[in-house]
Amino acid sequence: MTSRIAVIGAGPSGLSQLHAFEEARKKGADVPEVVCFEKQSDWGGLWNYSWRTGLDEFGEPAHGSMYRFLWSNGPKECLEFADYTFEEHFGKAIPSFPPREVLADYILGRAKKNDVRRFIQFSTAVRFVSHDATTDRFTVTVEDLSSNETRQEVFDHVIVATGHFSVPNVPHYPGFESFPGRILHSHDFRDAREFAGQNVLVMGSSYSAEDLALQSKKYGAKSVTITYRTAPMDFKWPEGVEEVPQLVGMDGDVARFKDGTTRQIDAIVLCTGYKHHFPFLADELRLRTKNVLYPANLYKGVFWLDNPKLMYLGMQDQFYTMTLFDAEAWYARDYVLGRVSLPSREEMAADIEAWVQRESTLTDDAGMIDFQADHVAELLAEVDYPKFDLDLTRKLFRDWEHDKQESITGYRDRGFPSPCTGTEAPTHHTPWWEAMDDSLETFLNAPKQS
Ligand code: FAD
Ligand code: NA7
Repeated sequence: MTSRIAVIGAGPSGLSQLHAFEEARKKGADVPEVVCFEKQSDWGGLWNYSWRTGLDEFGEPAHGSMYRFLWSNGPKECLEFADYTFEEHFGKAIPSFPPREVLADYILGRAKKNDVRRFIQFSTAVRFVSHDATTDRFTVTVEDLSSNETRQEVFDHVIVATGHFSVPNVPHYPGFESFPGRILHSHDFRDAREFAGQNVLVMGSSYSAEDLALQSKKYGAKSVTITYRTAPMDFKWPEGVEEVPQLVGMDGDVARFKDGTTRQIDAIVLCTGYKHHFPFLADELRLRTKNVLYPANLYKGVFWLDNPKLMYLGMQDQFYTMTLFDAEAWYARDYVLGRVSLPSREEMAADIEAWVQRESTLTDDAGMIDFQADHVAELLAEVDYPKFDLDLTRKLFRDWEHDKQESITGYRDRGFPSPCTGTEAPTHHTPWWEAMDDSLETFLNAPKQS
């Protein structure tokens, strides 16, 4: 019987996996049958921008969390595919912080080049995955959302690449019930212009809070108040953006904070993170974790400890993204192809424990960047992923963190060298804080108007 592999999700992680198998096949490997199930009608995962919020056209929870005017929040050089550079895709060097449409075009460019779309069944949601100990195979129940038909298929390996920034973590604070304005989670944020002229309260102190606070101000909010629970981000915010301690509650449209201060608020954006949510996995296969750099029970960050034939991609909190997904996908592929073997359960558990323990000692971003870079390096050391300068990306990330401290509205204006080609990125024609048009056309060419 031909060996079969299910890949769940055709976002960047799932596409890395399909690409990895295809690369091996092109080099002559005997690759088993690969079937990718994607619940959306197109590929790209979060990068496939959708205006929809709430439920999608099939009545499924909308996957998209990306919004209009989103620009890369890290240097593109730190996510460059070593086997498909930005220069190859765009035919020239481009600036370091592209908007969403440009990055999506790049990510999908590699997938198109290798024609991995042929492995994907779109509008097909995975409903349940269970493992039969007798046959040592997985039964995957899927629903074709177009026809509403459910069927079961059997696989030897299952690779979960469904992402973890789609199911919002939504806290309640006293007074939310009677607040007269809009309360939304960052998952449902689509267009900052909606908040022009308003006093916006942004809750959180991580990437979404940082970006949506700036977005809102950039596109015309009257004021933005950021409320933190544990610690402030402490950037040098532009005028009209301010950080205050934790919200105590709302009295009508007045927010009360822990330091006793109050503010009138028109809209509340909860940038309070996401849940790892896998309702389609049997209990004994289900990853349960917070947003951390090394989730427990995943050997090498990939293999489910109790049953390594089940693999997860991209489940970490992410400094590295595409590079990490490629490293994990290459490693997962080589396990499936029998090119790498895994040690005993005890050794895997001890290895996971050492990484988890190390993560618990990290105190700053520099340490976290090095930690994730070490994780990527460990995976890449054993696979045939093309060489690139990973150590350079560590430095670029550190420079990026430094730049953010210097200027939170200006850090995207800097250019970095490619770890793959060495080419320095050109400076963008318009400073980010003034760039209102995020289209691919304007980014790559001259602005339509000054
Ligand atoms: P996803 O992109 O989430 O893709 C998962 C796929 O699985 C989706 O297509 C989904 O439809 C599918 N799926 C889910 N459940 C099922 C099911 N049951 N059956 C079938 N299919 C299913 N990264 C960067 O590198 N740079 C950035 O600037 C950046 N900005 C971000 C901004 C926001 C607002 C968010 C939320 C994330 C951002 N990220 C950014 C990080 C992002 O996690 C990665 O870039 C990337 O999208 C993760 O890829 P993934 O394939 O693991 O997950
Ligand atoms: P993160 O990075 O997981 O951060 C979640 C934030 O939400 C974090 O600052 C938390 O504060 C805060 N949080 C969580 N629960 C609460 C409650 N109950 N009250 C107040 N604040 C809370 O999620 P992001 O959305 O910022 O980033 C995820 C990805 O999206 C990232 O990769 C980006 O590229 C885009 P804490 O510090 O724990 O007190």
